[in-house]
Amino acid sequence: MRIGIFDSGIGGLSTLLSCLRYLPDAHYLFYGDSAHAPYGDKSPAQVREWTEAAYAWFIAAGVDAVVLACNTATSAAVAPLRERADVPIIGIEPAIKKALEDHPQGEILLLATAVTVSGVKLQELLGRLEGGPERVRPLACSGLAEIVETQDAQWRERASRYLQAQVRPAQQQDTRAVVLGCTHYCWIDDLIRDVLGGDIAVVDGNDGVARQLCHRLDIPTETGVMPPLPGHARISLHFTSDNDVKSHLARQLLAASGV
Ligand code: DGN
Repeated sequence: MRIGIFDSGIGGLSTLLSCLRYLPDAHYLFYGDSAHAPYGDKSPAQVREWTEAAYAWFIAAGVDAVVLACNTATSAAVAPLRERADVPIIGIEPAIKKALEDHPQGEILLLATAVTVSGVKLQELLGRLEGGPERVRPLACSGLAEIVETQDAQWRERASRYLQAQVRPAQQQDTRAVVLGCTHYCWIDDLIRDVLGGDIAVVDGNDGVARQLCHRLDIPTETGVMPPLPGHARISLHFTSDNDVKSHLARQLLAASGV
């Protein structure tokens, strides 16, 4: 079975890791649109065009399902793409519902790109939710995904400084959870905890996406605990620019995660 995983860059690798837990024997084709990254401050029409190009690439490669491991691309493109899709398309959305359910009191801080924060899709999601969408405070983190993407010697220091300057001031006394509404932020969940304090829960949508993928492929999942990562994995990487450098970085990140 072939699964296509799409993001503007390395954020989507965190989603790939979750999919691997449930489908360890699948062949994963990862497409990172480095030529057009970052997506966060581009127009939704542009993001839609690039997402459609990635989809066409996946179909030509014979995938059985496509995962949009990018909240920005899901916000801008999942609906039109699904209208004419030949295979299941699973999008990732900020896991606000889970955060509201797990934390019935207090505020939920949603970190995402500007496209996701200003998108109609987020408004629709908030409108569908019970349990106080007014408790959700969205914060557009322009430039944060780019810092994560560099993976240079100082990227974690820069990310930490960014969080101190841009995110810490948005935290309220009653903030209970932070929703990671951009897959790049999954690589800094520890820094977010450090900066906002250990009591804050950090919630991402990757496990939900992996379960949804299984569901769409009619593959049962165990309920409860997330299975461990497999020691083996079949992953082909394709970046639309600087493929060798980007693929090398991606392999290092995957290896550091035990894959
Ligand atoms: N990782 C992407 C997301 O989840 O929104 C976008 C990152 C970016 O290109 N700015």
